[in-house]
Amino acid sequence: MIEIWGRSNAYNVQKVLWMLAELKLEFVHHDVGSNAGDLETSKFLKLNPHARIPVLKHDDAIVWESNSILRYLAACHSAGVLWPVDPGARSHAERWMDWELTKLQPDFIALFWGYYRTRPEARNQSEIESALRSCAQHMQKLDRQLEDQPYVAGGSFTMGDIPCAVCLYRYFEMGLAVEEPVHVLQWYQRLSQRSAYQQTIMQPFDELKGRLEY
Ligand SMILES: N[C@@H](CCC(=O)N[C@@H](CS)C(=O)NCC(=O)O)C(=O)O
Repeated sequence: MIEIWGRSNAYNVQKVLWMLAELKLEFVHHDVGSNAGDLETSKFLKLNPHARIPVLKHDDAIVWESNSILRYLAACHSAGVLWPVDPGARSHAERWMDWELTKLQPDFIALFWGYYRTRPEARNQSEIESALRSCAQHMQKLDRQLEDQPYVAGGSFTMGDIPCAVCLYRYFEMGLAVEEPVHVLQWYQRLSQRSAYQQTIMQPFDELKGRLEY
């Protein structure tokens, strides 16, 4: 049995929900992170000592860190498709996953929290502009990667696309004027045709507007 902990509107939880939908796996969903203190209980800290979502439990295995969960699920359930078996081929997906965690995500979160989740009167305009510039540079890098191939790791959709594309819906829809590099846009349009992306990522997020609580 698969169990997932984490509210479904959280960026890192969405990656895992998208993967589960791609794999058409059944799971039990614990909607934690929605209330103050949810992640500080001794029960939850036994699952993830860092008090963060998402967490996955699959039989006896407990996995935290969203991209590690993606690797785990893809290796268990999609070897040769979402999880390339050849280490060299797999490294193309993995390097973009690591890049997302260390580069794209911090700047996108700064932008989304600084602009969308902060009430207009409390926003720091120069921080927003700085995050916007950084995100535009990241999108240009993705654009170059996608110039000659439809997906980040090559000719087919892999686990590598999930972390890099989880932000796109909010990036394009949060109400800021952002650049739309042509290959990123084409990739986004391809992903938008996947029912798993529609069900998990292309979902209303206005409950987060002006809300910093979680
Ligand atoms: N690097 C971690 C980050 C985990 C993280 O910061 N998760 C956020 C949600 S995206 C969280 O737990 N926030 C507390 C909450 O939502 O209550 C991962 O990728 O899983």
